[in-house]
Amino acid sequence: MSGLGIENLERIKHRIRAADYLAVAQLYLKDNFLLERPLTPEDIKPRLLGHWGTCHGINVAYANLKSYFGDDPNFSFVLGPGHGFPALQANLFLDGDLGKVDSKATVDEAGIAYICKHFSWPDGFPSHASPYTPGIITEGGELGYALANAYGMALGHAEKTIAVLIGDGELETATAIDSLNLHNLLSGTKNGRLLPILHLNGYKISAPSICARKSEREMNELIRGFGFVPVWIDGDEPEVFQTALMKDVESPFYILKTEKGASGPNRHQEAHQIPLKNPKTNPEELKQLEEWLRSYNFAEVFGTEKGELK
Ligand SMILES: Cc1ncc(C[n+]2csc(CCOP(=O)(O)OP(=O)(O)O)c2C)c(N)n1
Repeated sequence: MSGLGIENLERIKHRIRAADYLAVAQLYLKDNFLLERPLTPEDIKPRLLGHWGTCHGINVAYANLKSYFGDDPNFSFVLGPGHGFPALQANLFLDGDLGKVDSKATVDEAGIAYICKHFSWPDGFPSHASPYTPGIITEGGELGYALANAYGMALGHAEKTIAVLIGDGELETATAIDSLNLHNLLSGTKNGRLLPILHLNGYKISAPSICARKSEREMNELIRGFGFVPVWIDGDEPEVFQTALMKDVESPFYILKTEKGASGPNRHQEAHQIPLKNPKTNPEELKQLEEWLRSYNFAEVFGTEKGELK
């Protein structure tokens, strides 16, 4: 199902909420994963290690692209190696892709407990994408190669469409900026179609990114200079994202403008890593964390009995 119908837009919103919840739960929880009782200090991991700030934007992109392209085997999504692993892992889990390589990651209550407990956990999942992550192309966390990899995937495969989410931090690397020139070399009819999406969440780690300091006009000129047509996606409303994807544009370059930390308790630089740092020892933060988790109303968007998204 795709399109601007209310039902589809609601479905995308549900998917985003489910993935956001799972991202937060992976970062914080070692028990009580579905909040079946009030959160206690014992439910919180002793060491909080991971990154939240970019997760919501990644989930927005993932849910919208998934809705638009469905299960088209010629469509691929490439995610740059920023700090969004909890979001990536949540989506791989929800789609059953993680379960294909790890039989314990079943899309049900037990699987949720498994992925949350073992995120950033001794002998469990690392806090960043690793060779264990299904679909990984280049492991190591070095920024810069997402766009070049995406062009490589499209090379000689006219039937393919590759969407690639590039962090605004990543776009500060020489490799990523220079890869924009690949558009001039590789946008012939023999190669697949590239859909670059700049994730303009405004920050590279905790400092404003260079793209965030540019005006909309400067960004448009930069993008046009490389031969693309800038298409802005302002905010996280699926209607805006879907409308942008439906635009008939020859060489689009999407700019997804989200707030770093959106859907969480704080924004921007404070949201980069662990927004609430001491919920295990600080009762006020524990309360805030519980409110944050409950704000997604996960039970409404995840049918735990069937393991299907509603
Ligand atoms: C070449 C290189 N330089 C610096 C780093 C350190 N580093 C890791 S993530 C990151 C920020 C990434 O920001 P962005 O691309 O916007 O991704 P986000 O975390 O917002 O998803 C930096 C500077 C790196 N991994 N590789």
